[in-house]
Amino acid sequence: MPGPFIDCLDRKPVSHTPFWFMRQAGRYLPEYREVRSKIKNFLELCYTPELAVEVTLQPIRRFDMDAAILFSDILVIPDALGQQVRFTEGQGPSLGELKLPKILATSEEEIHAHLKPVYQTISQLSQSLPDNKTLIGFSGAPWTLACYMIERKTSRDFAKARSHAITHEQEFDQLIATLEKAVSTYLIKQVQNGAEVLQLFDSWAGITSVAQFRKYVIAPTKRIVETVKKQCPQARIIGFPKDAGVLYVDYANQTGVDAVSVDFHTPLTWLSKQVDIPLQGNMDPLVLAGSLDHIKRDLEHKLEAMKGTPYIFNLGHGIVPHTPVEHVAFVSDYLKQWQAA
Ligand code: 1CP
Repeated sequence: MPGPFIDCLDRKPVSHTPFWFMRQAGRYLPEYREVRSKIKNFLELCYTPELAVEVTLQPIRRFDMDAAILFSDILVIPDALGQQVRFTEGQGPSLGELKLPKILATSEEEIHAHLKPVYQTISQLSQSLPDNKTLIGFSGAPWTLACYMIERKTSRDFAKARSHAITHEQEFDQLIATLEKAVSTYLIKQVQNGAEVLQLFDSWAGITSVAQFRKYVIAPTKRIVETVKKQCPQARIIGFPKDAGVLYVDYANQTGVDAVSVDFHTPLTWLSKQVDIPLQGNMDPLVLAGSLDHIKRDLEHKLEAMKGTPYIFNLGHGIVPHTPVEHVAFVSDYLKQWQAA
């Protein structure tokens, strides 16, 4: 029995609207903070299978979501390519100097030996999850990864990365091609180790020009989807081109993804009329952190609007750390009883 999440992606009838939350493992959970407090460098948590398995399962135990997402981070790819990544408390990621020749020369063996603990985590998770819970693997998409690699930290607009793409086009194209290859193999290995669904996070897709969106978001995603599906035809792929606006339509129609995850300012009903694939997401994380009244109204609105259309409930971006755990429990209970009513 594959469970409601896979059924929904396959456009089959479901007993309730399947749901999970982006960043469902994280600081809003006391049991996560407990594990996290024992680890100095955040990436150590991603590279220690016993701990990564434990924090992946924590939200499932508490809230019984339909899917567990591998606990890792999108920045393990630059780290595996030899550009060291660190996380500083309260400041987000900081990346070492970008040495392109070194990155281009990193072999597939080196990259995937570095990522072996991630594959072990997936394999252990796939053995411990019940059949009706879906295991989601993921990767950052090339554009978003390139943004972090060039900027070397987070940014409001990644202006340095965006202008580098224009002024050093050839170099940037080489970086994107390298990432495309690494991400494709990374995702294939995740499926071979037990991931059933893959999500491609293109968190900074919304800052591109239209031309950059076509060249660096749509085109690499399309090639990754083709490569992964050729090796693993059973894998379902969800794309998340966050803040893509009207370009969500071309992304959904042209990349070959099985579903798209929708940020919180794109109207679900508008998008569902433009595309013919399942949609996921769309609740503002601040509504989830806000009040039960707001949550109920927003949930009701989305469920009514998406009635009869394949829809996976999720947020439009990650859970914020101050989200009360009771709010997440409320959504879980609400979704399970909604269709039965
Ligand atoms: O110390 C901590 O606990 C750090 C917080 C944290 C967590 C819990 C980071 C640092 N990453 C994660 C886990 C994580 N990251 C998951 C785990 C699975 C889950 O429960 O959802 C996933 C899927 C990600 C993906 C990720 N990392 C994205 C894509 C989604 C998004 O948020 O847009 C991005 C952009 C990152 C980079 C990153 N990692 C961590 C932070 C604080 C950031 C964002 C930096 C920024 O603001 O640019």
